Amino acid sequence: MKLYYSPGACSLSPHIVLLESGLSFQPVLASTKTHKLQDGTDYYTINPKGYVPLLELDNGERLSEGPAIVQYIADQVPDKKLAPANGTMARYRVQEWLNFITSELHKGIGGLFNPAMPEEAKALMRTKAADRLKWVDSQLEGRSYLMGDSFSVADAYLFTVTRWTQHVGIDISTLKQLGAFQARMDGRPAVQAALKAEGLLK
Ligand SMILES: N[C@@H](CCC(=O)N[C@@H](CS)C(=O)NCC(=O)O)C(=O)O
Repeated sequence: MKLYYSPGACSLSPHIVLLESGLSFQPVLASTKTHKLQDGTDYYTINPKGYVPLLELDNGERLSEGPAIVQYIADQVPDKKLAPANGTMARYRVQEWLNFITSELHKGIGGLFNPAMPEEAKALMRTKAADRLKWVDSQLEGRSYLMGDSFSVADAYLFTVTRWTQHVGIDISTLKQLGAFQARMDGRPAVQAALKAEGLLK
């Protein structure tokens, strides 16, 4: 498989999940600015949507959308328990988290990287995102991960978008559970390996 990614972008989430899965894959750098691969290939010819992540399967089929990609990976290695079995209530809970992260956090926090966004809109976005993260913080009370004691694909996504807060002026220093969650995630070997592979370790 090939994972098209850009360093530190939302593609870090499936990058972590692939490393957690133990499946073999090739990371392929796709610039979110130039929309070109390192060899000059126009990324739109690979993903017409122009964004990362994109997972190319061994049969050439391509899957986009982070929440779908991470569940696909999890379902290839059920023994690793990266997501609960399909059809169970627990699986719907993971999907509830993935949808929350993608629609309520990812797009809001990610939008703050856009230099064209007016400052007034950014201020509103920051307040909204901080409120949402405060709620996430409350949900992590007494839990190591979003689903309880064990890691799931939703954690990789939450970790990825929460990392962005430091770059876009959202202060999460008072959110103790979320801070502990980030530190816990940071301690996972697959997370360290993904950060290293993307050149994000200081
Ligand atoms: N709905 C997509 C959104 C992906 C997305 O927003 N990717 C960003 C990086 S975090 C990107 O590649 N932006 C560049 C672009 O849209 O051209 C998903 O959830 O996978």
